[in-house]
Amino acid sequence: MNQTESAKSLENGSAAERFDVVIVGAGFAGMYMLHKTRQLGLSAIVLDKASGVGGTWYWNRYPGARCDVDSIQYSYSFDEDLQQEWEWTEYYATQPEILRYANHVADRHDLRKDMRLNTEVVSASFVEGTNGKKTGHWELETKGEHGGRVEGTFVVMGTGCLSTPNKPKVEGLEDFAGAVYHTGFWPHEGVDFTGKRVAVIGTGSSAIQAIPEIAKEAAHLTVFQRTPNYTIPAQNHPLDPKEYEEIRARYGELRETAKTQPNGLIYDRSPRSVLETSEEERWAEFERRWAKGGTNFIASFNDVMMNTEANEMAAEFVRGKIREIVKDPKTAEILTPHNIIGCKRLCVDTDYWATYNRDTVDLVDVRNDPIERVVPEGVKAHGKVFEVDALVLATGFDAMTGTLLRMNIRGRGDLPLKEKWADGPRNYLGLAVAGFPNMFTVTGPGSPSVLANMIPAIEQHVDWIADCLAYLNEKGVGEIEPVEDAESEWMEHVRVVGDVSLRSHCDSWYVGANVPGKPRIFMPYIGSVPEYARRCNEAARKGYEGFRLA
Ligand code: N01
Repeated sequence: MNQTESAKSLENGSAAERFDVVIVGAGFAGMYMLHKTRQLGLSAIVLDKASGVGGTWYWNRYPGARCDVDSIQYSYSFDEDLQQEWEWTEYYATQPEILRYANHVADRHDLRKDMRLNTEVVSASFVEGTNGKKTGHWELETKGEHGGRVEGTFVVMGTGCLSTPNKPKVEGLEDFAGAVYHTGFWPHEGVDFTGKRVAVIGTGSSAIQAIPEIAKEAAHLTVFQRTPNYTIPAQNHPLDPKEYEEIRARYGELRETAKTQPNGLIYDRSPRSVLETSEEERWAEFERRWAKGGTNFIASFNDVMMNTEANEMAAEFVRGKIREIVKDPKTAEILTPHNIIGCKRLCVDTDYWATYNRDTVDLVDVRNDPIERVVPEGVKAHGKVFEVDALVLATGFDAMTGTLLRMNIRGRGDLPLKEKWADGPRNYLGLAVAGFPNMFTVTGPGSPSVLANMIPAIEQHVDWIADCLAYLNEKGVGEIEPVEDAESEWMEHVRVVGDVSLRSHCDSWYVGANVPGKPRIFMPYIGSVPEYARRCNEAARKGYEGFRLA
């Protein structure tokens, strides 16, 4: 159906507007999907409860928010003129700069006219074809500015991996007399903490970026830490114009190289085992990586994420840095992690450890003695009340599945996705779910997504989905759905490759451990990005092998 035909279905008195493709989410996935559907001549609409584009960068406006993948790589590659013309200012871009970029892309490609913002999808149901019409379609109920019903032959979920904030189960939160903020749902007008007593709960990536910034403003900051975390200094810096020019001259070539890398990123990846080095050699390499900054630290040696002994050496180096930087030995000890480095996502910071040297910053260890409750005056822990004026929940997200499961998605035979995924997410290639025809997920569980460079990972998925839609159109196919066997084989493969990595063996949001009651499954695909793309392409080349086409 093209734009004119879609409008016609309205004229014909149909209760809902009908599109070829309904795209949920106006982040980087939804925006690029819209661009691609237009190129195919399909009608499409993007729905998002946010009032603007940008997805995660629209919501996560907490102080200090920035990306820990370098801006040169954390950007779209599909538009050569865009990557030549856009000016990133810093090595790691701030949230406002990334949001400006998202808005620029939306304007540049005139995307907004096919978007319904302030419009939340509350349910999405697959409606089976009837006698007169053999293939089914999706019906989505929405609420908000453009609330109502929308129909799509296909639905593409560009709903993000970290888009449903995880509120901690701490009693009394609603009794707190001051303001409560979640890092993933930050007020647009910003928050002025000047002269305030502030508490932060959590010490993940968001907290580690926010704490140094909040500490600069607040009269006093108390950090409640359950699990200490490893973080590497960003060593962020402005982009050198000469270097940037050189990158631009061969941007396309660099993008192609990135696609051949295990995590889709050009990384300083060592081919050596740490176990084969002398202590001096390995320390020198760790020091070099620390001075350079960023998550590249984890690639100092090729076995850091594969072998516990190798991992312990890298971890011990970081522990030494904590002891060196944090002046109070007791605070340093509480801040020191003893688990696997890189098992929870490695954090990247600016002045995180040094912030604990400020007289106005206190750390409270709530590992074995958890927060008792929140009271109107503050946070009660260790038998006393820490009085504060504002409370910041840096408590993360119901990652990868949270948003999809809250959307009331129902497939064939009215099967709720919640039921299908009761024991954890199941899908084929991280792209489609058996029993949920004509629904695609961009960077869903079972795909490299959060372990890769997100924007190129999105591009790979969207390109694959767009090619698939073109193929279906050309062959006159109205329905596509993975077969159960292909799904089961894929899930088994995801499990087997995940098992080899140290990452799947500790508590993190990768395995759903941060959300009480969530089934424990290592959700992303940790096989390499090129191998993943090869498998997706092979399925397509073989006429969408593993899918049933109707
Ligand atoms: O969330 P998290 P995040 N009492 O889940 C603690 C991406 N990201 O928003 O570890 C006390 O990592 C919890 O403790 P524990 C990135 O992928 C990227 O920080 O469960 N504490 C933990 O310390 C990242 O991994 C960037 O014991 C409680 C914290 O809250 C992902 O987003 C920047 C608690 C949550 O940490 C999520 O990061 C920011 C309780 N009841 C985020 N409940 C960049 O690109 C939870 N916690 C730089």
